[in-house]
Amino acid sequence: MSATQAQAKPERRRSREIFEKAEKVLVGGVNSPVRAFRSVGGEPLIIEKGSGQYLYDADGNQLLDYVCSWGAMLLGHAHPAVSAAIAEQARRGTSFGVTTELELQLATLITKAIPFIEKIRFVSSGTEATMSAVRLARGVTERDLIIKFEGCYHGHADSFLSQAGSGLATLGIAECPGVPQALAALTLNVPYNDLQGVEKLFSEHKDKIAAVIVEPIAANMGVVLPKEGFLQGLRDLTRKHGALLVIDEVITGFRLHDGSAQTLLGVEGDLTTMGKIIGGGVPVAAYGGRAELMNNVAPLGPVYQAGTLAGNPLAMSAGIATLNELAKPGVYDGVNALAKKLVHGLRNALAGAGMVAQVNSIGSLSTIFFTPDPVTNFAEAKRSDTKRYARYFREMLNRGIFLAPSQFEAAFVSASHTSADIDRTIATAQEVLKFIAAQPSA
Ligand code: KE4
Repeated sequence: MSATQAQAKPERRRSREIFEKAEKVLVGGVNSPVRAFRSVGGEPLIIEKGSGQYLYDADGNQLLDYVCSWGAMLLGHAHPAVSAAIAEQARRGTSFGVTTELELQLATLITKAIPFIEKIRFVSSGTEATMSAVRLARGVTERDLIIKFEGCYHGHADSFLSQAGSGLATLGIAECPGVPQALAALTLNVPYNDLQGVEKLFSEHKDKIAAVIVEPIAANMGVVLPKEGFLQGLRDLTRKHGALLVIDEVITGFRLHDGSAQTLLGVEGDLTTMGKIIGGGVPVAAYGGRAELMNNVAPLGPVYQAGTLAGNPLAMSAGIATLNELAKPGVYDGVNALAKKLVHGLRNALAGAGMVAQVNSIGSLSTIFFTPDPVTNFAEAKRSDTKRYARYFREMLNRGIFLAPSQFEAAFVSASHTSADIDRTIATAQEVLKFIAAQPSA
């Protein structure tokens, strides 16, 4: 392809027909807003199946997948061990509403990998996990205020929807209608990496702050890394002021290594939330921490939280199979090495196209920001050329490479990706970036 012509879009007639029908019964044709591709343009995908590192749409087009169900599919799609575990459990029953040994098995795998989590409670979504952890923090401290960070996303519970990342950033929804002002006022926002801002809020609100909730590596404004001392500073401030530190590892839990990002980053929160990977693509999430804190949750304590399908055996079997596969030697080294090669290649491709951009990355998480300046918080992320990102997304998709359909998300590498996939991605990015560089910005 020369620098003057765009790649022809693959035929997606059947996908389009399905989506048009879906729009009649599903809001926006989707069950989660970011799937509507509103910020990147083009037609939303209709996927028929996944296998390893690939997705296949309803027209049979193969896509090399860097969304990986927003990080859940670290092993890749339809991993044989996970599919077998689900099939086996399905034959034994999917949900009993009574405890099974599988819940103990998955809880044991997680608490052995993350020893500072002494007790855990399974729920069915990351939103439930963070919502419950904040309720527990408020219950234990008998305080109402929480601090979160602009551009971080902790799910769609009312307390988290101001200045949030992910789909709200994608759609430009700074304050969500439907959240009572009285409740919204209990959430205080600070720029990510702004430790002084947190200190100021603690001095202004003294003993009224129940918790600080933070993504240890932000991945919902695009990937933004914690500055040196930021997380430890939060740990010191919350301890000093009697507030709890809630570390939201729904994305980072078991993403970077066989455990929590906290272990790698040298900080331990009071409560940790997880999701995505621990369910292997089936709805599982969790919150956990020291027993002295978790024992305040019903039925042991008065902080109430419940769930019909929480810890259901089908989901537990998928989570167990996933973590067992991830614990095998070399899996994380392999994924992280491929991701490092990808990031290195993308940086070279940008330079080769004469483009100045930021590639923020850690482990198998990365985001390209088309901006000459470092991106260390949400305001800086929003200054990047999101129209150029949208063009990059569409041109890569036209060539069979599926990246996050939003500037404010991450690209994920899975254990199914191969070195040849990375080479192909880099070569395609070189071609696309040179093509885009020749276009007026947008
Ligand atoms: P869920 O309720 O979507 O399972 O998890 C909420 C959540 C909590 N915490 C973090 C750090 C998260 O990233 C998420 C959800 N992530 C987004 C993608 N960045 C989910 C994708 C979507 O909304 O469709």
